[in-house]
Amino acid sequence: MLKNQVLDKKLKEEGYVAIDFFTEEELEKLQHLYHELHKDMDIQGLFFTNQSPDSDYTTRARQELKAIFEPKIEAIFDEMEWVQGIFIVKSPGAGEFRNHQDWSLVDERKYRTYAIWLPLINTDGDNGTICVVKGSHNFYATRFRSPTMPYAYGSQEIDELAEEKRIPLKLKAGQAAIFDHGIIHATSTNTSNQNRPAAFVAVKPIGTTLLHPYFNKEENKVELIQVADDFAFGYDLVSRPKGELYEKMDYIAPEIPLEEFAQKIKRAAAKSNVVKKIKYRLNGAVG
Ligand SMILES: O=C(O)CCC(=O)C(=O)O
Repeated sequence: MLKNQVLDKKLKEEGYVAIDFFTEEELEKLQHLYHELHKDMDIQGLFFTNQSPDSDYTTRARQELKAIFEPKIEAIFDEMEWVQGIFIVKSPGAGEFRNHQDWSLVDERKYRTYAIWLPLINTDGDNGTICVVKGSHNFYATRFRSPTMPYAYGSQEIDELAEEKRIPLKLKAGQAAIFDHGIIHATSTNTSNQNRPAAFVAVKPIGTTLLHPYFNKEENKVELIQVADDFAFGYDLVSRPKGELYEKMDYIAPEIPLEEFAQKIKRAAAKSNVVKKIKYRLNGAVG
């Protein structure tokens, strides 16, 4: 959890909090690392460090991101630890990253994990800006999520409503959105003429087992598999990962009626009010 209890309450209730994360000096260090590592790359579309076949590059990116982020993670969180970190770069013209939830990393019946998304340039709504559906991490009982499992909110009407209701977090370089991996989120099209680099880091409660839920379609089961912390590097997004089976459970397709979903969005929005917003701001929230 976040050490600042007011911001932690916002994170638990709304599923996200945006804060000033790095000092100017720390940001410059990160920008320097980014430029050095990517100077010879011609990035087209959406680039993820973990999909690069160049192991020298991925190893360096991971190690150095860890060195830069870890002290900050220790400073702002209690009892949370680094899992992994990557760069995500969205080139000019690259389209929207559609609404989605991130993969589950642990046994979410007991624990929550968080993403730290930090742009290296200012984001303005139209250059690959992160957007979230407030409170959506809590809309339905915990479900495991991974690329082999159907996206729970994937029907056209639900997706359109989520798109309409999501809010852009116009973060400046060095600010970060910390969000529950279960929140519905997206990034906008990059209509600018420059790349939008961001660092993307995952944290989990200290000592929890890292898991990946694999959807075994033949048996209609979800297999929770214990994976290594570099599992996502080179993972092809479709295969059963190697690793010991932690638990196998029935896959139950979620039922999400549009009306109910709309109500949940409304209720989540009604929970935040001016007094709360002021309180969050006084405690360092920037969005
Ligand atoms: O940085 C981006 O454009 C996409 C980030 C994101 O939402 C994700 O990887 O889950």
